[in-house]
Amino acid sequence: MFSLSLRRLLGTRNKRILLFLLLLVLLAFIYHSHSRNNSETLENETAAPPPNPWLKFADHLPTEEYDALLTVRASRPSPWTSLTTPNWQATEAQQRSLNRIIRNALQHPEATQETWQARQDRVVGATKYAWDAYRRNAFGCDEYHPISRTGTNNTRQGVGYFVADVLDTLLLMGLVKEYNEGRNFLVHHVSYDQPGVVSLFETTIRVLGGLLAAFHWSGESDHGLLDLATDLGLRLAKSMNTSTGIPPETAILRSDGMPYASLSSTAEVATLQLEFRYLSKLTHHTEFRTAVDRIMDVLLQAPKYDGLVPIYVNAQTGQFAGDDIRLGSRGDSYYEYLLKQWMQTGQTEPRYREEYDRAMDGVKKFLVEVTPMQNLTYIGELTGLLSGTPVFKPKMDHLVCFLGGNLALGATKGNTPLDISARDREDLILARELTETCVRMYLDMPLGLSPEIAHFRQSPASPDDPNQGDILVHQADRHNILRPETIESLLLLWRITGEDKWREYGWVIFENFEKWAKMDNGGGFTGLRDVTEVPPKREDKMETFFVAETLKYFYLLFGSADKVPLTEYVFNTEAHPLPMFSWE
Ligand code: DMJ
Repeated sequence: MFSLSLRRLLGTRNKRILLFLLLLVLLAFIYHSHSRNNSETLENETAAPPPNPWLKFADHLPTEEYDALLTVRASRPSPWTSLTTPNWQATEAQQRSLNRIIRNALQHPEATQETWQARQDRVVGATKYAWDAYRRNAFGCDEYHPISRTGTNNTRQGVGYFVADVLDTLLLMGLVKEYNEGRNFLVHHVSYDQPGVVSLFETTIRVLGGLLAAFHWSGESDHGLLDLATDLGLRLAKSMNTSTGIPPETAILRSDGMPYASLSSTAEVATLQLEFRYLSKLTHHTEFRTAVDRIMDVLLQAPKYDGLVPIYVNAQTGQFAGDDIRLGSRGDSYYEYLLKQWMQTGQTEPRYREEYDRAMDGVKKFLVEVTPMQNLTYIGELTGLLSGTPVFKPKMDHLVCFLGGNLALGATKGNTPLDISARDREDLILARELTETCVRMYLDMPLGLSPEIAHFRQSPASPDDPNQGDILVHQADRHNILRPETIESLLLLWRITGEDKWREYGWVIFENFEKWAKMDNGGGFTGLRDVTEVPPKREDKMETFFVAETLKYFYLLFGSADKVPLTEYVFNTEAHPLPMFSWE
């Protein structure tokens, strides 16, 4: 029945042939248009990437945006409006007085040896208290939560995050029993042959950096530690094997698969180098050095804005992405490691120092600002450059407080600063001013502890404003998670200038941590929710960097100036001191 009606529909044999031919033509047409679409896709895939918007800023080319930024800067209500250019510059008077201050400080040290010894002992006590709390409540876990008194892991099995990070602090402080507990746990119970996905940056700076520093400071003979570091390094380094060399933010520990790479934080990809280069030196695995040097090759030749870089890099193109520029989160340690890579190998790789100097020029040109009432020098942020309407934001993360110490280190290479160039003196003046501001971020708060982010006034307060200070703290930024950056700068400034005031500031801040962040009944220390509220509510976390960095920097700040000499060691960004070396 059905075939009969079909035959009727198609008609005679000739008609059927005709219809068949029409069908063929239709199929050919569909096939052709489909393959055309495909080849268009292919062409698109292989077409040149879109032009890089940052190219127009490269090599300080004057552009409309650049002019606009200078105008914005020059019209800001601040002491700098009197300057003819927006460049921050130290005056001659400041330069002269710096030399006087330092000469005086070096000749007349103030506090007695016994006082500092007693203060340093207090730091050792705090560290032991923190370790004991962790050991009792969360031993072996990656993170410790002091209120619930529990631990959590970053991967199902854990990666030894907490223990590896704090190990060299225990050793430097002479807490030998505690060091051995931690070392034995890592060597006998941690394996990286596991399916976990980890942060490439955090695992490198905390775990790899921690293992390497512990290996060095325990006499460079503990091959249990070095083997663990090498195995971890091999697994993490697989992530750097991308077409551009820029890694994604994560690494897969066991598989050969690669996490998807798109935007990576600038600081994260540029803060792997000290650790992998030292691992390369120790193990003679040249591929570690090659992989991290390749990242720097890409970053160094990418267009920048007077040495300043956006906080993202596109791992697919190797170019910076977006137009948020800051020295706080996602930007900070890019600048730190430019200087420290140069120092790590005895100042033999000038390209890092040159880029660091360019970047600091950019900082002085566009980011340094001074507040109207308290004259606080701070480093602001830039956004909107690509859109042609650049905006300066009077906002500084506590993270930026590393910069004072870094500038002082760059100015002096860790030596006494009496015979340095005018430019270096200028960096040192900026370092001191910035660190004073960071100290104010602590001391001007009701708890005497800094908020996570400070905003600054750009014009004087009205007389009826209850806050007559220049630091403003937004509701969302009031927490303190026991970060180290200000203490790090206090240590470097004290070592370099000899001025005791940096140690005295440190002591006040240490007491404030003990007062507000220390838990009762052996709980350890914990982060705080709001530094403007007395007494504060508490977070349920003792960050590993509190022991790895904050307490270590306090210990060194109150100790003898020749422990961990700045001319022989570079601190990685997690305060793990790694020895300088030469490639030969
Ligand atoms: C640490 O892990 C490192 O210092 C890093 O560079 C920035 N963040 C924390 C501490 O604040």
